[in-house]
Amino acid sequence: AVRAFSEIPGQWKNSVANLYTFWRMDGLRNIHRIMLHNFNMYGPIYREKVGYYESVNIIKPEDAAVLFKAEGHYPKRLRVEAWTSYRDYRNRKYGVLLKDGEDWKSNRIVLNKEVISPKVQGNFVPLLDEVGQDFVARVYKKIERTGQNEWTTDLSHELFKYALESVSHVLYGERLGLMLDYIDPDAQHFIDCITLMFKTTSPMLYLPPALLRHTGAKVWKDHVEAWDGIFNQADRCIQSIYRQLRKTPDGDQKYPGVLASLLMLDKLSIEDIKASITELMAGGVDTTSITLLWTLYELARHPDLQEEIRAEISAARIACEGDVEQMLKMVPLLKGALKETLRLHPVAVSLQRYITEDIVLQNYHIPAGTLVQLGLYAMGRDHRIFPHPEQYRPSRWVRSQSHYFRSLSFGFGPRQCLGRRIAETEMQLFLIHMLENFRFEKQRQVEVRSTFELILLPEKPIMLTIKPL
Ligand code: HEM
Ligand code: 2DC
Repeated sequence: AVRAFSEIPGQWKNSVANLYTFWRMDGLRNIHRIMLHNFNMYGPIYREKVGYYESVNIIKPEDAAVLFKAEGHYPKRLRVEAWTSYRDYRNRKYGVLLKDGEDWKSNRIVLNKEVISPKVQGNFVPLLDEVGQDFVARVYKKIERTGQNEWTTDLSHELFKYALESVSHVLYGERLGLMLDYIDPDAQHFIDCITLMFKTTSPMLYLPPALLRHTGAKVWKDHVEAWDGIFNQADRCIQSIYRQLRKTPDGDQKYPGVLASLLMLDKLSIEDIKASITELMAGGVDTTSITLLWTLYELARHPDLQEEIRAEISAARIACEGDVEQMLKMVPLLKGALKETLRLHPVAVSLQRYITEDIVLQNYHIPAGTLVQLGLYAMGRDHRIFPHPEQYRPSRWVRSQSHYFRSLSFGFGPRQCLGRRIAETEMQLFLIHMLENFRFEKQRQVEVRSTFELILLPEKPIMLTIKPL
């Protein structure tokens, strides 16, 4: 017989005790490890209550399949109240990230066509390829300046610039010039604001929203300042494209970027377009740059694998005869490496959905309306799901085993990551250019762990040595 909802194990009955354990384990930065610990303690399903919200947590691919079948027509994930509160406070519209219901669906359908459909992929490739080439030139310059034919550095700041330059080129069809020596201080400020925005979100994740705004707490003030910086910069970029478009409505034939395409399509209001473009611009920086940093870190720790991927890239370069879009179809191991990076170092600790119908998970009855979380970080490190999970093995995604509900780093279904295609193309092209030109090494073999600042980040700087081939 199916067991009752109330029988699910976990510390959900005593949310104060749970909050206490949470603080004691330095929960804010350790959410991912706490989830792992809870799955070890309670098994593959547990209930919890942290602060003001309650959830059922699961880890198995079979359960993920059941969860996503019950997500309904308007899939809804955990609402990040700090983000919606900011918009309410400043009277700004929600974009796709924060919308729900029919409003979300109608916006998302239009955005899908311009951002994630296979049809637009080809438009992005040359834009992203150009930024990748410029990044390589920039690294050669840096190496030259050291006078030692190598460069040892924490690449994160360069990667933030690469990611912002890439996503901006796709969104606006224009370069910001971040691969140059002297960059626009506003662009640098934008990058700093995104990092601050994520950092200030996590402490507010478990506080009731009303409390947030009325306490006048420093986190809230910093958070507002961060979003203000993000919106101001995005507004400037959007305004500039909008004005150009009004002057010369149909300029040349070349692809004008996502924003101009949306404006010309005329299916969403200007305010809706602005809101979602701002989210895309803000969502496009820390996510891909950190994933690339983790990938270089793993490849530096696995020199033979690095060589194997480099060989795959060389072969693809020759076989594609200059057709870069074609080339991206010939690098399965490189794609496996990115999946493997996201398995061990996911951007999102969990995926969440409010289920729209009653379901059964691990033989427990779960009523409609429940918030169910899939522990993505914990799943990626479970030996029953991924044999030898501690090993970085991109080939596991190429041959062998089933991938059934195991490749979920970008989420699933109609509510999955809208920036997925941009992110994947941008990251693949980056690695192609970098591995064609440089070798990556790591000094000391110390393990770098993740820390939670809304997204998972390396807890300390990753130092890499870059050498020309
Ligand atoms: C949503 C992961 C890069 C924009 C999401 C979600 C995940 C995710 C897990 C939630 C999906 C779900 O609930 O099923 C990632 C990862 C990235 C990445 C791993 C890179 C390594 C990007 C980029 C952009 C972006 C580059 C923008 C260009 C968004 C947006 C949403 C989203 C707008 C909300 C979509 C909606 O609610 O309809 N992402 N993301 N992401 N992401 Fe990403
Ligand atoms: C954080 O418990 C942990 O892609 C919470 O590009 C649950 C939660 C809810 C929503 C998730 C968030 C977590 C992590 C960051 C995500 C976010 C949805 C989108 C966002 C996964 C797992 C992200 C990084 C977007 C951000 C775009 C934004 C800056 C405009």
